[in-house]
Amino acid sequence: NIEIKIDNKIISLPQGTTVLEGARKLGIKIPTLCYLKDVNDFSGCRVCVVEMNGKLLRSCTLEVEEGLDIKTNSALVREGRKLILELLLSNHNRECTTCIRSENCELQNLSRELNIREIPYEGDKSKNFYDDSSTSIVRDSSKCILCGRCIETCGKIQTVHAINFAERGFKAKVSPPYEKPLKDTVCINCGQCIMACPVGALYEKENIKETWEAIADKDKVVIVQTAPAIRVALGEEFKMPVGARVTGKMVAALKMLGFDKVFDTDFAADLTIMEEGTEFLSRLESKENLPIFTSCCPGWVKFAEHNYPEILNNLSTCKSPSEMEGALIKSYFAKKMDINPKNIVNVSIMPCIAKKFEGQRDELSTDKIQDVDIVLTTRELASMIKEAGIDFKNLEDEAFDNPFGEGSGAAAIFGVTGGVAEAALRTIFEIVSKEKLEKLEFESIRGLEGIKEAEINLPDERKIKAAVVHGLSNARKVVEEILENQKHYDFVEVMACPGGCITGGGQPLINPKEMEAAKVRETRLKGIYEEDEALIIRKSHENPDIIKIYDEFLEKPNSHISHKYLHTKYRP
Ligand code: HC0
Ligand code: SF4
Ligand code: SF4
Repeated sequence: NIEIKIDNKIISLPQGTTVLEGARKLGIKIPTLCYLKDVNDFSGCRVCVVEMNGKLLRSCTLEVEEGLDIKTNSALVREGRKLILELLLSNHNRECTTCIRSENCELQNLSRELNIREIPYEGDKSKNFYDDSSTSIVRDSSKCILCGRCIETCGKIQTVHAINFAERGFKAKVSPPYEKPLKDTVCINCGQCIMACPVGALYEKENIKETWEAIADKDKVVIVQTAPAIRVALGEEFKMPVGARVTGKMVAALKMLGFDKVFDTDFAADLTIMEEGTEFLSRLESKENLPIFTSCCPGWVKFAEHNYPEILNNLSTCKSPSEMEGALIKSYFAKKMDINPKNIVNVSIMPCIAKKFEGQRDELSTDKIQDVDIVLTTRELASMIKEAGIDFKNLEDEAFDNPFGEGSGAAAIFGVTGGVAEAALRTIFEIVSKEKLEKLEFESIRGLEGIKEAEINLPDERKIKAAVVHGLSNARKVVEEILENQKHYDFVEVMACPGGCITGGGQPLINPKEMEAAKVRETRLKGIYEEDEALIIRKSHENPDIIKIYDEFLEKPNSHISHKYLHTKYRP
């Protein structure tokens, strides 16, 4: 260990530690904008400067050395940081009142902390651009501070490399290659770049206005469904604890907003297990197109299309649960209620930005009618609830509407990495063995490890080997191991976002530094498993509404009619 002094406090640190990390250990706050532990070490913003022997040095790259004597709050440091921030702000579009990140912006917070009152310089704003070509993401360069956090997240965590730095000096910007519009790139719309952005330079394409218009239209029946991961995150937008389960309040709020029916995507998650489980068993029988890959994450589907077209036949043909539910609302439900499907507007509330892209894919329509019309994120729903002046925290719980109001515990866990595989294994085992599964929890595929495995023995001696991956760098690794015959699996669950949908690109924005400290992933994950444990029915095939819809409409899993509404095909 090496002993150094920071603000007259002595600390002993292992070699290779940076002064920034050392100061944090001592509880001394050094501001940062670009630095993101293990993701971004590009050290561009310089606001983390500290003083050593009368010189200003960046603490994020300064490694400890014997005898270092550091000052983090001297006049030189304070003035240096202020100057750096003033220069940054001189180029920045400072219309905070209308900025989507107002009150949740690291730049705004830092300006306040450093007591910046005016900007003495006039920056060059002539090179700014605005790209709203994508169905999912808006890029506003007037807000960008060139920290590079989005670039590193897209490159390192997702291995997508849709964006990078272009040009130098005053002309520097973040851009896709050849300045293409984002929609024409390999971007898979996961929105993890939005989660990494400290300011309002990246955000979701909002669909709030058209939702209000649909609700106001007397000729439209507006039906909403909510994804499994919303209910453990929405409360955070209303200052409730991280991971709090707000299912009943969420339903109450949606009814107050004026939706005609409030359904649960969890119902269709159970349906997905029936369809995908049956599809898997028939592939196991025929030994074709194995391993089966889950297809419910639209970020993953697009990643496979761009990077591994040779595995598209291995993707399950199941539509995602939200799309299945959309298709059933416009067929089974419309018929039952005698509504013209053309007058139905299906809105889905998702933790996900990629679902906005998924919603408009041709592959996810039936008889040329889109299954889902509008996708809103958790953040957009929170924004509508706030706009309507609803006192969310104090709402009385209400229940989902029928017939798509009940999901099992197996469906609830779809929202977290490992959930789809666990739900599938619960059902596959019981259907094949005709025995009761003694322990429903598949511990080896729970938790936040990037690549997880589970094995289950069927009574006829067959073994099923499942892999679970989240974060596309992990998916890339596993797909390549499979293609090179280094690994053998039968079933592979892939979620593009690290952690799964609980930390999808549409969830409440938490500054990544606080995210780690508050254990946001872990806490939302716990909330999801609690939702499962709180339910009496915890297996998809035991959900009475699922049994009913097969009786009344779908006949049996993978039937002709199921194929018409619930399945699709992604082609190279
Ligand atoms: Fe997910 Fe889903 S689990 S993708 O992450 O399968 O968005 O929460 O809604 O559709 O159910 C997202 C979450 C869903 C779908 C479900 C699946
Ligand atoms: Fe990259 Fe995902 Fe952002 Fe697209 S949405 S630029 S893939 S991080
Ligand atoms: Fe969307 Fe979930 Fe996939 Fe992320 S993991 S892209 S939130 S479906």
